[in-house]
Amino acid sequence: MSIDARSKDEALARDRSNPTGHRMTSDQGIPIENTDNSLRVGARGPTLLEDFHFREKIMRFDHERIPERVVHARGSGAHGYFQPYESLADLTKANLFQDPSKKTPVFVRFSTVAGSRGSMDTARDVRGFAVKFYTEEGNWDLVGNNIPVFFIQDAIKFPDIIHAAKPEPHHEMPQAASAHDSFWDFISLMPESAHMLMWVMSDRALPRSYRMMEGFGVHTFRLINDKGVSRFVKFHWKPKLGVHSLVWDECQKLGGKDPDYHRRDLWENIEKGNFPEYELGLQIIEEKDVAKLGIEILDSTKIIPEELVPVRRVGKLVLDRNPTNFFAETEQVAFCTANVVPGIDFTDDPLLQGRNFSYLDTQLSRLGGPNFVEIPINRPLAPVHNNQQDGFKRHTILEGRANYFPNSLGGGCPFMSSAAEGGYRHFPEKVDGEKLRARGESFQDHFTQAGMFYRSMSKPEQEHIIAAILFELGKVERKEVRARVVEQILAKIDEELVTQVAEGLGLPVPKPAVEKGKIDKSPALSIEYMKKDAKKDAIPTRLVGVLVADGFDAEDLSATRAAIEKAGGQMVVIAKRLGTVKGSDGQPVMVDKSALTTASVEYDAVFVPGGAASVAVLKKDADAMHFIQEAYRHCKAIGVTREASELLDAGGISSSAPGIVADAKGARHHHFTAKFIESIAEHRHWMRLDRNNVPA
Ligand code: HDD
Repeated sequence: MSIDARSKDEALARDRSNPTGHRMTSDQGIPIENTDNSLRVGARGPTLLEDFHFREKIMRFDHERIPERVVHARGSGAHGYFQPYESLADLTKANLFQDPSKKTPVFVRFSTVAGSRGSMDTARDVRGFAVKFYTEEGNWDLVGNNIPVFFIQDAIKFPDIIHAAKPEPHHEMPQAASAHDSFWDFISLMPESAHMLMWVMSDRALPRSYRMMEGFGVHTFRLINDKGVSRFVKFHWKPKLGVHSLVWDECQKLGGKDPDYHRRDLWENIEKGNFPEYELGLQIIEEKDVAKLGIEILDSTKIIPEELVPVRRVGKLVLDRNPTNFFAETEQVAFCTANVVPGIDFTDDPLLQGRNFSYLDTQLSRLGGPNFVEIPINRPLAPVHNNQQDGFKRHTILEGRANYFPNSLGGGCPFMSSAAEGGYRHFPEKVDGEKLRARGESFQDHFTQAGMFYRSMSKPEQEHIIAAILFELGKVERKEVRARVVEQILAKIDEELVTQVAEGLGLPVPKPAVEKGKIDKSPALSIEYMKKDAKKDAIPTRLVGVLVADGFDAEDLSATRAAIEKAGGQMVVIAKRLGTVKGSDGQPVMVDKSALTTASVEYDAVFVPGGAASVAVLKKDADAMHFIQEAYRHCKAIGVTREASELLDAGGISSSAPGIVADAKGARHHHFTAKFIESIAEHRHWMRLDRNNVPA
């Protein structure tokens, strides 16, 4: 069997149905004459039970909903492919990693964790990053997150952390938010969650886009080569667009302005041909080197810093097609950590071991029985033959009478495969021990990496963590919970952190009891640090909102537009009304969005061209001024030419503040566009110390 990037698409095509050019029928294929009126006795009389079309239509509607995922209910999916850069035969026998010309189809689902299916995309939360590889040897699911650690070490605590984080059971509040008593109560009593807590309070929990975040397999897995040699591995996804985040105020506003912000961003960019790309990275650890690491590799609350074990980039994941139907694909896709192919194996990480059960089990209630693998999006491309029988909604019609093994009636089929023939053989790890409910000594270090994460952040990133904790704990009603987080958790992570949080909450500063490890800093963890290699002259897929009124400087608009588009960005012209606005040259320009329907939080940067008449109108327009001030407050690049710098003065914004690019002589003067693009490429200018003086 040979699989290429489009094989899954071709397989799905057999199940697609397109109404174009067809008559409407009932589910039984009977042509429908009228779907607007139920069958009744007389035009004003009662409806007849005999109306099979009415009954079927309503019955189908009544049962359209299925249970949402118990976690990660809100998500967005995309199709694509994975391609290795070179053969990894030395590391793994997995077929998808052997040949650099081979493209394996994938389906990816990104998600938030805590919110319901209809909740906002920009909640402070972990993001799911689940990848299903349809390989020639069957499906491999890498069910990861955008954060490389987890709250708990043992899967048996999963119901507890999720119950604590989800809306509280008595009144089902708050939606998609961890800023409430039960979450922080649990955290205050669970020191092992300290490291993950730092990540969730950091900018990592507010991605700018699914296209601009990392992904992690979290657990240590095994790679096994054809000689049976096992090595430990951590999986990483590195986004080609770099890692970027929103600011919290922006997230909260986007939750109302565009709750589908991430879903829309993913969908629209794939439609535009801006295919999101991620590189697969591997951290390989030889078995003999594990002890030297000094980090418990079976503990999912730990990372192995990149400085200790570098990340080798071995292939790329490209998302190049949107699903055809949300429910059929994105909702019904079922991932499972236990879906592995020969060459990839588990470790004894107690979180992973528990997940291997949970993901199979959860689909029984979510997708209504054991035959969920026969749903088109879940079907492997590899052929399936076994003696599994029956159950609700069985699709496959098994031929023959020998549905047991061994058999002679069926000629012994389906038969076994030796390992050499591709049969999955579990790694023969030697284990020995007593049955007990206990965790080893090596799992007891809870704070050193939490502190390492905090201390690896740049100053602005640290400030964001403090602000996030103050926001969250500020929403916690019970004072004793706030105090316990400060005294029992933060005091053990970092002195500066606990001091600032305690002061911000009006609590006494506890005596710090910081626990430090051998490695106290990992620069690779900082988003700001990652930017050091970023290009300054490219702004791929960045959105620039342009504020105009009649009389704007036409040359400035067209010169800036040309430069932004050349650098990969996109301009969106915003005016009071839809239709056109007239430039200084008398020519009309199409308005893309009316000020009524959009807001600065939907853009990465703002540009205001000069033109006395246009600027005079904008200066008196509260919405336009709010747009500029809010973008300033959110640390975005702002470009103004000629008279438009008056808007900065009117808004209380200094033209020499970081990220502000102003040119009194116009867009073609003195590298204005190059400087503006560089300012956008910076993503956010955190060092605007006066930003809190500007209203938004
Ligand atoms: Fe989980 C869904 C990621 C721990 C039990 N999980 C789910 C999804 C992602 C993750 C991305 C959404 C999949 C999709 O898009 O359909 N989960 C993780 C990561 C974890 C983790 C990275 C820690 C390293 N999960 C975890 C534990 C358990 C679960 C410890 C249970 C013991 N997760 C589930 C689940 C879900 C799920 C209940 C809900 C829907 C589903 O599985 O299919 O079984």
